[in-house]
Amino acid sequence: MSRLLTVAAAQLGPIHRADDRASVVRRMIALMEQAKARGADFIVYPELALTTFFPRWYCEDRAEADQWFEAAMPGPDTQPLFNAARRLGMAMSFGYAELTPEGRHFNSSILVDRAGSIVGKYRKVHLPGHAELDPTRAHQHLEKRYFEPGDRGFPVWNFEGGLVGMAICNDRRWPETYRVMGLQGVEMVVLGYNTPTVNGHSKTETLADRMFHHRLSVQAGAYQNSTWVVAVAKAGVEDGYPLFGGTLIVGPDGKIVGELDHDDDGVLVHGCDLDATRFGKETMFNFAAHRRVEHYELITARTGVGEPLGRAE
Ligand code: CDV
Repeated sequence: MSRLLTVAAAQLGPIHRADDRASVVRRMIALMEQAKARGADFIVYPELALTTFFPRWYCEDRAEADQWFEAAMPGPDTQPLFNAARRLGMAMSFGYAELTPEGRHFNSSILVDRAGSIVGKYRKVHLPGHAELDPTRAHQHLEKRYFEPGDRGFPVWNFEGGLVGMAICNDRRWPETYRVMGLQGVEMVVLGYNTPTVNGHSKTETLADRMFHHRLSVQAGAYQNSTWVVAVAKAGVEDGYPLFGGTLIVGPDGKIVGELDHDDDGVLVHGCDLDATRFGKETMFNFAAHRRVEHYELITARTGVGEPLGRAE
């Protein structure tokens, strides 16, 4: 017996500041059609899929950035994407900047079923970067200016015959992200990202270093929680600012089963057997049998590093 979920990781190439939503949605629909032709049931797009990665731009007046946010989902520009998903019978997940009716701002992603209904929403918890203009950096990363931290934790949904959760970009570097979902039995984590090819703080970190950390984080999260992870890039040079590609799918044993080798629009399709997650969950990472929560208190009691707990014997 196997439970197969054929997933398409739909990488987007650059989206420039001048590109409108309608043109991006057309590209997303073209990728969905390719994914369908290759047998996919579920397509996953990147973080902030509808616009350029705008946190690199400083707006003195915070409200100016509202041009990049969606006040409705679906809205007039995204309705064609939902229509295409329903027509093709394709479930989907994508990231976007969410402006709530109360005026709150989140970096969000959604799960949409084959009928076009939004069944889950996640709001990015680990916001990287800073809130004020920082001229010492190679480039700005103003997520802390434009978004509030997510307020919904890391839920997992019954979705397309499996247990599916979401994360967004920087979340993939934090083991807590995966473990909170692992404790809900997650079988597939889907996440999108926009990762600059250079580290704004470091002159020595290479692109190869950055790709290593990307793969390391995703592979470790998959293995340690025995889950599939689908990680999808927005890639290429946006208005002179390069983002790396490296869209990949990782199996529950932590091995990469497929990876894109370019920075353009493209799909990576893989048939994921959700039952393949059982082995790790029932053996090495049988949490009920092996976890020792009495020793994990610091994980939630402390945010930053504090005093060491070692005492003289
Ligand atoms: N969009 C992101 O969250 N990007 C971060 C960068 C700032 C390192 C990332 O973790 O890829």
